Amino acid sequence: MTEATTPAPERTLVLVKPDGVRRGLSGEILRRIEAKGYTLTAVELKNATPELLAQHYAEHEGKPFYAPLVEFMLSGPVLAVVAEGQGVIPGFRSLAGATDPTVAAPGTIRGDLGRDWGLKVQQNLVHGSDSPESAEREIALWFPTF
Ligand code: IDP
Repeated sequence: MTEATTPAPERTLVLVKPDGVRRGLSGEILRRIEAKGYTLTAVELKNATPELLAQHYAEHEGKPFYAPLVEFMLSGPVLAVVAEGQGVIPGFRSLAGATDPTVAAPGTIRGDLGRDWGLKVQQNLVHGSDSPESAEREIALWFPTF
């Protein structure tokens, strides 16, 4: 008889961006992730570096919002989180809501708590990986020893 193998749990990288940390929303954001039933397996307050952000946001290099985005991400500490659970990658993106907080649906993190005030970079509180490949790449960047 062959033993059933348990699939590795899906995991994602969440960042509470500097606007979320500054506004004291880290606890509320973690509460929503846990209330949905996901498990937090790593949580660390970190200061990003230009090198780390160049890798994290490599796909956006050359876009008009890239330099202000990097500057914003360097403006204060970021709470880096690894969350685990069934379907957590799309699930967290659905909790986060649309990229632009001015149109994100009520009930989502960005819809309920996000502000934009016409800034050049959308200060939209959170990042969540968009695929299993991105999640593993991003977790390795933010938690190199994990
Ligand atoms: P996501 O965070 O919803 O996955 P991405 O398209 O991956 O959105 O963009 C990464 C981040 O870059 C966004 O969260 C936002 O902070 C910023 N960003 C994306 N598009 C724009 C834009 O058109 N103007 C300003 N900032 C943007």
